[in-house]
Amino acid sequence: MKKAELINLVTEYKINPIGIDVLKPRLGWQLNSGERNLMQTAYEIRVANSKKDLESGKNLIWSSQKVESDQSVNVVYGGPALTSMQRVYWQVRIWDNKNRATSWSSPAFWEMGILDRSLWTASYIAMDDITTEKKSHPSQYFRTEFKTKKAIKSAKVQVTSLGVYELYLNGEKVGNDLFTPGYTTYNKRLQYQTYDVTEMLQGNNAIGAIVGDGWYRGNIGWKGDYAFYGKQLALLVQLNINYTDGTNETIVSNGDWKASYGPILESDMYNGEKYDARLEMDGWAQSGFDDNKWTKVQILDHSKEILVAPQGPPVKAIEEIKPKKLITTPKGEIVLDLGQNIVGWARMRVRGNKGDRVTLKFAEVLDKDGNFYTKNLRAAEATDIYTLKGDGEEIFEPHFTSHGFRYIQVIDYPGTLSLDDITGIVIHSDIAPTGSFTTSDPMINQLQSNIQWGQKDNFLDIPTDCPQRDERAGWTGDAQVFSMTAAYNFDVAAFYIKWLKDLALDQHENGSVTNVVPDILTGGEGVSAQGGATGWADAAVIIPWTVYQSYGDKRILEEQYESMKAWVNFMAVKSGEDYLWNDPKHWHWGDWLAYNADKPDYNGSVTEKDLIATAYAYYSTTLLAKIAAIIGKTEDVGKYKEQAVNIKKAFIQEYITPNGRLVSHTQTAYAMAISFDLIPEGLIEKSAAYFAADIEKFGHLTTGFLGTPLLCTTLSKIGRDDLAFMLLNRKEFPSWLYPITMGATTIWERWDTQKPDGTIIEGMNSFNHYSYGAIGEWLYTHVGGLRIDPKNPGYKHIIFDPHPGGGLTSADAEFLSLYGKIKSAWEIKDGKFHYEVVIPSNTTASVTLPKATPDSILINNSKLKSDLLKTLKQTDEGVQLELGSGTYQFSYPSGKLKL
Ligand code: RAM
Repeated sequence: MKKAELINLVTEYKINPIGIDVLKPRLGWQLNSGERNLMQTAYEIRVANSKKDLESGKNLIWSSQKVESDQSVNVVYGGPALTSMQRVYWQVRIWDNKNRATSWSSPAFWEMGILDRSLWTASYIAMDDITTEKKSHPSQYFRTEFKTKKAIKSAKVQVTSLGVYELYLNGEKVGNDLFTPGYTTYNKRLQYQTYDVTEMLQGNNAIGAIVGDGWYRGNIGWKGDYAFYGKQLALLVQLNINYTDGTNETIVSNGDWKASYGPILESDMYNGEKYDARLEMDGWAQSGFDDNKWTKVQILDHSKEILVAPQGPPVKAIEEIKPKKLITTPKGEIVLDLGQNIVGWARMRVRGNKGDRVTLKFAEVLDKDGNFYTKNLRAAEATDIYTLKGDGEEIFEPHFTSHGFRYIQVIDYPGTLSLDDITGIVIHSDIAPTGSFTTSDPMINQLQSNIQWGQKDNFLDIPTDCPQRDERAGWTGDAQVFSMTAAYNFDVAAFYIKWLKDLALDQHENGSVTNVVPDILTGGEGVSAQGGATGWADAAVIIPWTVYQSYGDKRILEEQYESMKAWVNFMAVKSGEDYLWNDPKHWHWGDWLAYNADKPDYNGSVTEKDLIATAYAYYSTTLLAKIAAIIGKTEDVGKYKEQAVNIKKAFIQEYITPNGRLVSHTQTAYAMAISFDLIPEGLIEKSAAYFAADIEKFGHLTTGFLGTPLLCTTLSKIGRDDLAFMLLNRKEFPSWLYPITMGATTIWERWDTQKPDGTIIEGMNSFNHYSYGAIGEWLYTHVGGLRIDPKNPGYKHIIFDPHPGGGLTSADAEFLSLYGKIKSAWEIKDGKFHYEVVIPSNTTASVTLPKATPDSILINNSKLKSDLLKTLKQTDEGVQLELGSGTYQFSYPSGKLKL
């Protein structure tokens, strides 16, 4: 057995972050050891200004002293307040339940950003270029030069823009983040990035930056709006250089900088980029460039009070995909097929004459005749146009646009196009993969792949509904229903922490939560402008709860508490004295895009929206009461508990007959009422029977955005795994596997986005919407059996409870928790149920061995020993054991399992 060591030291979910502005950052570590039953019993953290001080234990800024505690995640820094740009080093050691201490961990560090606003001495600089019409403008280039005369110890640059920027130092791009400064509700919060550029400086230096329209003033929303946040782009740069002699210098963006247009003629999030390589300005971001023809910049008066350091992960280019096929369509279009619906762009290699123009168009699908299909992109042109400069091999990648696509149409390519000339660049928020789920069924594995791709493709700094058409908005409902699945697949803690801040800031004074965040709809026309929609606005409560459940993060509950409360209070006001939210004038999306057997061209739901609204009001109110208790808002606990009791009473009276039938007799209504715990005790069996009977009657699901995520979990809850698996395994429309029979590589917006004959529904119809991918939660938790214990969140105590069935012979769910890897993998082989669980150090688990009997169980090929036997409980489900950390292999005869 290797010696236990402390690894993966994180600060605010990141390894060695710089430029953060969380004043009391939270620290975490993993105890890496394969040892059984290993728990931390105490820890000691120390923090110093230098590595040397840290390791000698001298001049410490803070020592936690030995704290008797098993907490190893989200431990709050308790030392003195830190100052702007202060870097501190930290390490930790722990004591375990076997009376051993580890040695000190390797040092980690974090570095603060600008905390004192008076340190922002840079000015926003801009070109004289104001958007007055609905049109993309050329991207802007900024530059300055400076000399350094002394030896440099360290240099950091802080940078942001109104628009999206790329920063260059001495000709090299600074960092590899994309679409910086990121997408926030720009009028209230503007992120700046900090980069360590120590190695990039030389004697004669030049800083350059390109700024494009981006979300700030580009085309946004499906109504063709431009300049939503502002009409003028700007850049803010501040470079701090520390010299070895102890002096320092700050280079800032100011009136001395020069600006110019360049080769990016148009750059639009939806429409694509027009790039003319003939206009390239060689060496523009290096010293010595002749910028005589460049214009002087203006100083723009814009708030620095709104500047914040980023908490979420940046967007990056994560993967490259080579095209699988080159197709000539029946119409004669030259099209490359990547074999996967991705988000990003195509990198093109090309040779030709000066002035040759290549057009790249992007599409998710081919139509039923095999031709390139872009109608579902609506107004998004998704077209990149590259004009060659004509000097040998040229490589093109766009700067400030992205497309959602699997197919690339190449028009007017000079010479013969080969598969090697185009590469698909996959971009998304740099969320670390944490989950995997595989089974014996390749179609279900493809479903899992589609869910994960749907997540990657739609996590582009904000959770978007779709990545391809003229929308790509942070729809709250979609984010809400998918959040738990998202938290299995990838580490999304910091991603949601960031987005929820914007949700709260955009929230209306009366507590109403907007339909999309950042909110680009309020004030516009139509129902989308209204907000406060049931199941959508509840993201305000449900997503913080998901983050708390998945990462044990209490701070998100504290920070979002006022926002949650405001939303719950809004619903209470709307519901009034009878506790029923049935205001006919209030718009809800309801069970959006549900299957409706009566109307083949459905675009609505059959579950009454009032019923859904009151059900969700109940659910969010119960969560709020729990949250109030968790964060010590004792004065609120009773109030919200009572409110919930009253809503439940009203719901029962209004929507449930004395026979347990719901007035909306739909799968969604039953799934919602049962899973939110709205059915009175004595009626559960009857309601459950109605629910099951409806599924049997149809033989398929009929649910939409709000019902679908609850469907299989609720069927399992009422003991009808058979029906849940029936729904999962169904291959005809409507089902999760039907799109896969049609070749889908991502989750569709509609159950029948594409009909069996290949026709595609016109209008609002995306091939890449993650909402229906919310089935992923059930796959991990139920089929795989890897679950959070809500009373002991963040996987501090894990529940293993696999449910084999549906003809599967194996399932393997794995999750990289903050404590380390968790595994729940079963296989039925040679008449035996083999089950492996991996429990990380410093956690414990309850394991249910389905349909096992105590004397039939072998653990690592031996009979159960007394330590485990002591914990054994026989339940209706099987045998339950309490386990500590380690790897365990169980096996027993599989005869009693219903497969
Ligand atoms: C459309 C999309 C989106 C959904 C809204 C209500 O814009 O389907 O995902 O949330 O409608």
